[in-house]
Amino acid sequence: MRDRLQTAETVADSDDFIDHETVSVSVLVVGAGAAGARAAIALADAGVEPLVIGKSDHGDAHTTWAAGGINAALGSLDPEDDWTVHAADTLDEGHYINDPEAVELTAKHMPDRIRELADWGMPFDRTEDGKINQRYFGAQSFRRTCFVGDRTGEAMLDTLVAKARDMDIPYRDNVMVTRLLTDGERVAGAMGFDMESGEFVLFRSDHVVLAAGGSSALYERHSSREDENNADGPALALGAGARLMDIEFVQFHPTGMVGARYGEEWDGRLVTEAVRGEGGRLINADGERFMEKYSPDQMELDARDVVARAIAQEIREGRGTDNGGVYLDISHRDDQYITDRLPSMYERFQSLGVDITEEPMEVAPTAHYSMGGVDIDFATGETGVPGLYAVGETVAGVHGANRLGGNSLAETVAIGKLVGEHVAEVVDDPAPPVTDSQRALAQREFHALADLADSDGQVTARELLADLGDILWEHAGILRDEASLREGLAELDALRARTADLSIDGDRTSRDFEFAVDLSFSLPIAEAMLRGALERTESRGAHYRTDYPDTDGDWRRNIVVSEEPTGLDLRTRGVAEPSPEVQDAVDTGYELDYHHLE
Ligand code: MEZ
Repeated sequence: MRDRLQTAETVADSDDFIDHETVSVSVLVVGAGAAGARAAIALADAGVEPLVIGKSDHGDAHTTWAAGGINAALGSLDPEDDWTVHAADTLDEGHYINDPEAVELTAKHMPDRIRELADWGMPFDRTEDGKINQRYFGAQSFRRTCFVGDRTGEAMLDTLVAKARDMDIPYRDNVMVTRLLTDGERVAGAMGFDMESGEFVLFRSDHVVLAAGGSSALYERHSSREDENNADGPALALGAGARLMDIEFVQFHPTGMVGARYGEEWDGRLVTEAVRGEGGRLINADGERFMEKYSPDQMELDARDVVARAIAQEIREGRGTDNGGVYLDISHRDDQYITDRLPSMYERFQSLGVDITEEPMEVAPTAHYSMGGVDIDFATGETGVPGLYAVGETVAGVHGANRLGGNSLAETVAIGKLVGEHVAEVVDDPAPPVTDSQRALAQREFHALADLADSDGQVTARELLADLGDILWEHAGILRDEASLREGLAELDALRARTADLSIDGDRTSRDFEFAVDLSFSLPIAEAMLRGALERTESRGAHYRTDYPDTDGDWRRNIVVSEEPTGLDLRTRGVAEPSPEVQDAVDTGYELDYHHLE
């Protein structure tokens, strides 16, 4: 397996020059989901032409899978809501290790971002008097989640992509970045390959914005497609010298589809939180509405970590279905209401022979989101490595120990705009030239990739990724403890050793080759997850240690990870305090009253 550590000094002169395409741009945006698109729009608005690159077809990024909504304190139905309460809810459910600046910027800017999306044509659901409608979502004090049925992410990305098209922002699809170009001091572009032709590409740019998603697809059960959220964003940043933060915090969405019932291809796929926001009830195999035991006040609309743990406990204690899930039932609501508010859930289950207006769905928790990621300054997106910025799920900070549903789409547009604006201010060279040493670094990467493609061992990367998924699910899953985390690390070492025996048939357009690159991203991030979870000797939000079940005030700290010549280095850092106005909202103690739904 290729070495992930590389500096200018270690570049060997090679006789065999590998042909490649060179693309030189003022700003390279890696990732074509909502965060990348919104950053690119801000850049173009400021007169800077970025290039946006993505691994999929144009307009088909993971954003399309965020279903139930996007948060903004508009107060359409609950006029008491305002941005300070949104910030307070986000901090409270993030268990106060969020970056307060990140939270406040997101909450404060969201009402404008929603109005702007509406102006750009996003077809938000409206109230009878024409306001943007808002639904309940878990652990939020007021109805704050704006939505387009249960296709909110898709509608939002369509809107952003159409806007980017109107502005003639160049996109390039089906490119995989394998490494950032860096001389050890600053980032100068990215290297990768065209997934359709297999041709290598050197992107030369003095400003690279990473918007490449998170890491939750490393887990065996997850809610992403197989080429999404496989840790490329954080791993690329780590490899270029940036720090990661809070990597041990992985969100398990309570309601993923149960493969044993619906077919393995559906296993873990998201059943939107909007089902619970619209009144969906969770029932175990004994017919009990079990959230009454775990959270009598907030019921199914408690935070995702609480609901996911409750479902896992019901299943573990033998009250799950034969297929290993529990039931989620919305059939008590009117048929028309269900088809209006949850059209995509209705259609998907209908296609599988299940009429959700009549019968329940079977669900179980699924890895859904990475609260952890690149450690950035939120007003600028700066990572601490000159020339490298990051935004969206690739970064840590807004969500702390547990994310509120609807806050990830919010972060993409609120922070994406700010990052794009900042980068636009510092851009100087529209298309910088490639130096000899940069060319040599690129050659080294292309040689390493060509060697990787020619690996003729016995094991495929797909098998190793599946084994890695089992290790993480088993040892760094919903419940963790020291012995199991240590076992996970030992198993990860053994898996790493097996990467020496990879089998790829030389074809750089094959999925095998892409999986092998994914594996190189996954390994350091999986190690950081396991080691961070071991280091954090407390329970907080989505990180639940059965051997340390309480939250420990002394652990109100972030774990920051860097890659050093000796391996990953983990340190802790204290958390800043919120502003006085947000602290006031925290102290007021707003809370969702579930019974409003009934
Ligand atoms: O923010 C999310 O994760 C989201 C909107 C998911 C969902 O359940 O619909």
